[in-house]
Amino acid sequence: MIVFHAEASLLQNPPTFFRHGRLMPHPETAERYRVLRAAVEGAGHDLRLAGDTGEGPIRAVHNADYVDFLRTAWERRGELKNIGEELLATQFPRVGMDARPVGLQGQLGFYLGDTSTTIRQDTWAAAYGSAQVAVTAADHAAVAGGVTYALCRPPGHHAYAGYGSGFCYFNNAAIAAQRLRERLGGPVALLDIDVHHGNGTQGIFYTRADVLTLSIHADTSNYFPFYCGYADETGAGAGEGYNINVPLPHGSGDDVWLAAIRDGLARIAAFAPVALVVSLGLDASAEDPIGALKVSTDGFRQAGAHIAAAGHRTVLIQEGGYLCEALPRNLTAFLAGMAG
Ligand code: SP5
Ligand code: ZN
Repeated sequence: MIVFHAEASLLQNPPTFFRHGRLMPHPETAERYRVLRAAVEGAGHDLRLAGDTGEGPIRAVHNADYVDFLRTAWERRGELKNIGEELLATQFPRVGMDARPVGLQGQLGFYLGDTSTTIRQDTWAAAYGSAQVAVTAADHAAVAGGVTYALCRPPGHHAYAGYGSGFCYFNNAAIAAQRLRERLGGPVALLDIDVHHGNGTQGIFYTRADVLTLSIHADTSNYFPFYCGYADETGAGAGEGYNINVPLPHGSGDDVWLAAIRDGLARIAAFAPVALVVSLGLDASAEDPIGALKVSTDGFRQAGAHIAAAGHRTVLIQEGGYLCEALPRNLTAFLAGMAG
């Protein structure tokens, strides 16, 4: 399988995040990229560096003011006193607080949704490079068809049009889906199997009928992202009926997860898309350090086989999945399942 990746994924390596009165190890590290890349290299896949298509494909999904903020935020750090290694929001707007402040501290809360998603020296370079991996994979798939894997890092599915969150800055899967939509002219489906609800992707396409979004995830009533991910979120306006959420009980294993994937693929088949984007989180693993489901390595292989059997032109976008012994073999098992 052709695998696109970018060395920029080695940048933006947050050592810690602040939680419960202490600094905790940050799960979303550059080492994830090294481990996933070594896994696909070891399995004999065809690795290629991503190209650079500029900001156009990013701006097709994200608001211009957010893109500009992300590019310039670190350079603006002199606006604040006593800056250390990262810029962290202290206030977040609630519903009904819509004004965009001028100063950097207020804008950090305006453009970043939580305290585990910060701005560091190389945040822009890493996020931009990760998005380029998604665009390059979409462009390849638009011409060649088949299955293409985009080894994106940092991940993307918690990023909305106007702000980042959940370790995500640019929504790589949404960028790929929009690119395929433009290049192929037909409807595109997006299947999200990361253990977390794909809230940013849902938000980006919520009022659109031309991109079907379907997320299978651990129940969010006591799990990130908490405030959405429920089954009654079905889209709005022209997009009514084109967003599907499948929350699963915590602790669910292969049987429940694979049944949800099979049902989701049937819904997607009925939509008859010209391409499928898969938000491929590997954090549904039983071994994942921040996961809530119990998917086995063979479960990932079967998921890949089911998705391949659906026969769509497919772009796989790497999302979450954190360092544990099973991480590299879950990726290679999924890709082996896709290859049949
Ligand atoms: C892309 C993706 O998978 N984003 C996940 C964002 C989850 N944010 C919440 C992190 C909470 C981490 N808690 C650490 C507990 C360690 N036992
Ligand atoms: Zn996740």
